[in-house]
Amino acid sequence: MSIKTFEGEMVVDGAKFGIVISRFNSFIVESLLSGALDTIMRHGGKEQDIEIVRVPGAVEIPLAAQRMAAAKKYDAIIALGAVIRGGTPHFDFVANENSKGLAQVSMQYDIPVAFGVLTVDSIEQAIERSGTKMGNKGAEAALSAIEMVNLFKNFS
Ligand code: INI
Repeated sequence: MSIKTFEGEMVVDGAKFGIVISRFNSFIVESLLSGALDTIMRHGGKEQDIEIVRVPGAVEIPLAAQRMAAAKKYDAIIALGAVIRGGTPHFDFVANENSKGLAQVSMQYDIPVAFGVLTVDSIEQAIERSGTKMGNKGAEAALSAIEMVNLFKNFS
């Protein structure tokens, strides 16, 4: 087989990460942050190469991510938050604004924006996805960011 195939390695080699994290549902979101940081560090990351930006809620995440991307300080941005339908009558609005905005930032600024925002029906589901039986979405997002940064070394 001689087909050239590109994949990003799962190692952090001096990459800089900007993490944007919302305070809403903080008891869940802080676990996503722990998962993301643990993952970056265990793959070779250094504390001085990570910056954290805190915003009020998921609605504010995309604008902060946009400013971070515009600053050109990071190789990837990791967005962390939790939108829980049970406690959110305007769930769809908050979740849509968040995901649409982050996708726009990624395309407009040509930077990986890892989506570590939980959009779930209940607090139970949020707990399951923030470090218990269904894994940790913050850790998953960090893995995706690491892989994409390395993948794009082939296309710079
Ligand atoms: N923000 C969240 O991050 N998660 C939520 O579940 C949520 N709920 O439930 O409304 C939420 N709302 C706040 C929103 O993100 C903004 O901070 C607020 O509307 C001010 O702009």
